[in-house]
Amino acid sequence: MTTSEFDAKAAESGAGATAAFLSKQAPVADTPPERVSQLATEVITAVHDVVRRHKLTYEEYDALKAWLINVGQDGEWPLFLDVWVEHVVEEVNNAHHKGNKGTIEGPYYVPGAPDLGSRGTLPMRADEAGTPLVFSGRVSDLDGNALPGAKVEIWHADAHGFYSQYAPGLPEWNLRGVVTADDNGDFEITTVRPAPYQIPTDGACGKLIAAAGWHAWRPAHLHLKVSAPGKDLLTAQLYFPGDPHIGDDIASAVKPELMLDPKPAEDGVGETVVYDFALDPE
Ligand code: MBD
Ligand code: FE
Repeated sequence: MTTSEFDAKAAESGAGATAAFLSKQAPVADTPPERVSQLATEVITAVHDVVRRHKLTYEEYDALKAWLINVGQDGEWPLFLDVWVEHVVEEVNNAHHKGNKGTIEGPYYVPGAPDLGSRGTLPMRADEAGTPLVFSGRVSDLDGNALPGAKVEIWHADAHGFYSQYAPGLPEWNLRGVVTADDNGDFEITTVRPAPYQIPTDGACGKLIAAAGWHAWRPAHLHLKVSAPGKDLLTAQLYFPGDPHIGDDIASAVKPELMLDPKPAEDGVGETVVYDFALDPE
């Protein structure tokens, strides 16, 4: 079955993402008023420029107003921001990294997934669809020294493009888990290949995509957070070669360094893939 036969409903995934974001949000950053004023003024001025350059009509202004209201009503501010803005925030914040490239977190991370030891299988249904995938790797510092005890958190959509806790009917921790690097820095995660992800088409973000003639797809991806004491947290996504949306990810989160190279498994069932992580110092 394809994702489109199972369209995620904006109201469900959006409301879930909004509630989850608000519940984990740290206290507001202590930004000085001068910086708040500068940032706000520049954003507002950028909007004025667009209005002038394109002579926005009152009809268009009212449509914009209604659409912005709808984004909030559909709970889609996390989706909107993570799809169209986060990649630039990631770019400016991680430009100094010498270790692995990262990319955006997106709206569907949940902390506290089950611990699987150094080698384990992600929680999944007995009949979980999708090509079996064994993902192994090593976590090191920038000099290649193993980082035993490093945590690799992984979460991804199922073979229909759905994330547990953001789509109805999935077990709570489906396809979410944490492995811990062993004494050699090694870990191994058994899972299934995710499907490409389609942004809900029935919410405000979907309406913008349709009105603009864009497509709503992200390439299939694994989400990861790799962490170790004294090291910068690495948030990344990994992608599969040959995916139809590698070159036009709606969320602009693909980088050449984030491509996997899966091989057929030796036992003939599914695929294996190796991908290592080098973490920058804090
Ligand atoms: C996703 O799964 C995702 O990773 C991002 C960035 C946006 C929407 C859905
Ligand atoms: Fe995702």
